[in-house]
Amino acid sequence: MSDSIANVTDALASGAARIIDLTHTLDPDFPVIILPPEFGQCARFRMEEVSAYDHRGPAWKWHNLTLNEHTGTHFDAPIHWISGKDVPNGAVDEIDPAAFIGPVVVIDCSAGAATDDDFELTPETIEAWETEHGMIPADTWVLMRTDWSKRSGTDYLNMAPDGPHSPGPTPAAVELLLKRNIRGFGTETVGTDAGQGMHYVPPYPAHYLLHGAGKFGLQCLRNLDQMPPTGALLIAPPLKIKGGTGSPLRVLAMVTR
Ligand code: 23J
Ligand code: MN
Repeated sequence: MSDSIANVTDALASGAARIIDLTHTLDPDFPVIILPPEFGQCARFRMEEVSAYDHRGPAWKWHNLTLNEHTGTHFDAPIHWISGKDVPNGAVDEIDPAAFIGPVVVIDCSAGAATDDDFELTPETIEAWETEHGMIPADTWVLMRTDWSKRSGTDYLNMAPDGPHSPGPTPAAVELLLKRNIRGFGTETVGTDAGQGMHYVPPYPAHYLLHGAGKFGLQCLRNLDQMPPTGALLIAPPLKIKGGTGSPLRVLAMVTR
């Protein structure tokens, strides 16, 4: 008998498979991206108590939330970027939900990112990974591990007078990922692009090239140091916001053992 769904259920029940949480807690203190001052800014996550088993609601507690779509661990839809504005079904509520569950590989850049705040993921890094693990399969999530999620406070954005400094892919690296026809690209930093990504041609190549090609992004991931390089399943469904350009979400990985 081969019922593949039952196999997954059994693997989880027996402990043969387990779930890794790749999500940061939504917290008003978690940093959000800071853009140059001439641009509109990302609102932080905010929670307002409506009642807490008191005169405002004697038997219930609940909150009103305020947040930007790109707050905390979040998903980027193609329409987030001008290059993807006409991508069919490019908003979070329109994307085929089959895209929210799928294979994932992890490229470990933690050694390079430990010594270089502006570490670049290059085609050479990707090709070296492929020599070891095989070619990145089509329609796969590719995550860039930097261990940047272990930073906190001002070290996370790492702002300098000339803007933020954090690792990210070069335009040529993004082009190679598109040649592999990946599903999307995720990072542990506040953006899919490097902090200094505005200086590339095109500026912010991960956003520009990936979204223009109808691919997705994930940012502010964590626990990538617990992930195997290949063989995991990613579960990442964004909120169904009408016309939404992205959304905070719970990102889970299913791994063997
Ligand atoms: C808006 C403008 C520039 C960037 C971003 C948002 C993000 O990184 C994001 O959260 O998508 S670089
Ligand atoms: Mn985003």
